[in-house]
Amino acid sequence: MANVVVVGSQWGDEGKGKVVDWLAARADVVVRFQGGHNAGHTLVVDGVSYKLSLLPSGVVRGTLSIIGNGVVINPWALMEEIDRIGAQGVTITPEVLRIAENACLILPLHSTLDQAREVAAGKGKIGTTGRGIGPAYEDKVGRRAIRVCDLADDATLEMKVDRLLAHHNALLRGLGAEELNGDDLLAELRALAPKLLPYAEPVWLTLDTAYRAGKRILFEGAQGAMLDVDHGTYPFVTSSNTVAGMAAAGSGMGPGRVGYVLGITKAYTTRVGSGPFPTELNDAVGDRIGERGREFGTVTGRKRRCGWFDAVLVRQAVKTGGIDGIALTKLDVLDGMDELKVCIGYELDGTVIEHLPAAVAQQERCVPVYETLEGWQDSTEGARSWAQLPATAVKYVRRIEELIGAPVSLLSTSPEREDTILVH
Ligand code: 2SA
Ligand code: MG
Repeated sequence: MANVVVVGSQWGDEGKGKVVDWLAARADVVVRFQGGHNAGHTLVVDGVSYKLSLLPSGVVRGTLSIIGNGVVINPWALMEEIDRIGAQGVTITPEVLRIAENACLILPLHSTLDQAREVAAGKGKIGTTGRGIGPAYEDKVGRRAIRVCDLADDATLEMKVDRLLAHHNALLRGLGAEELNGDDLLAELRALAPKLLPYAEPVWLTLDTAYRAGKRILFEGAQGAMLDVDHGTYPFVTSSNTVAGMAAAGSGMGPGRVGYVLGITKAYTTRVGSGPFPTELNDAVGDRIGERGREFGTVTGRKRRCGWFDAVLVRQAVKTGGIDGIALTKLDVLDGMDELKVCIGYELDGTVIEHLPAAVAQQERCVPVYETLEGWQDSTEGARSWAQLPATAVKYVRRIEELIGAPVSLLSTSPEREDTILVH
């Protein structure tokens, strides 16, 4: 197996967890390269289930796991996750986990700000996970973030906390809110330093060495293409690049080393949080999909919005992310439906277009143009070969491939790892 990068091709929650787990078992190194503890999935190893949010999926099996520089790290959440997984019998040490010394930290002030903004935005809110992801990336790009390496040098840390709070306190003053105390933050960071620093290193060197030694590297993406800060439904997006291109910059490797781009794609569409969703179903069909698909968020438990498969969106994700092949998941959720609709274009102000326009106001006016396909009554759940699928289900899959311009290389028919059909 060459190196693989796994990315979501819709709005997240495509079922990356199972596929990543399957691939992680075959990898020598697993790397997270963007996002933070807004990601989340459940790994089932030897019958035990582990909920991971920030830790790369390799940790449970003792595979070298790297949190790259593109990730924003809430160090308290990280330590809690390490303790939680530890209580399940998996001890995480610097042998297994390495953290980019140049990664930026999420601080308590970031989640406070994230949540306060959402409340202030009222109906216009993004529907964030409230974890401080956006504000942390803002400070990173604003060149005032505290990075992992700053914890190793107390004088620098003090100076950087001062500079950071000068910015934030000016904003708080303007709002008439209480200002933050630098000494408290410093004390918390100082207490944290000896716990976090043993994991810190120049991970780009570790990765280079692994690559040159022919090790198989799995890049583990979080969220999905339509939540990408550039290519997604801006401003209803997360604050990082979620496309495969980020795997290189977010880990410190060249793009040629990233390898095969596998886009995880659900057989229908879901979205958590606000923002345009052309194929959304606010009816009994949407409810049925949500119930059968158990569409509730791993991190926040929120109910996901559900709708028909949108081939326009996924085709766009295939292009912007350079997706080589997709893993199609949750086909079985569509079992037992008389007919299925697939969005093949949008009607925008009287014209049919074949891509999602960038402007959110136009996205909101996009009316899906549907193609109707015959459903299937037999169960596809747990199918392990192409031959076990009803003919109309095969037709549905083939039509999706045609419409999105990428082959289905893996078909997942239940949460069980073995219920996977390798197509190519
Ligand atoms: P934030 O908190 O700033 O990143 O929120 C901004 C928008 O991004 C959405 N968002 C997500 N949507 C779906 N799934 C997410 N995480 C998955 C999970 C993990 C995964 O299971 O929870 O799929 O890898 C996720 N994270 C952020 C959020 O709803 C806002 O619309
Ligand atoms: Mg998820």
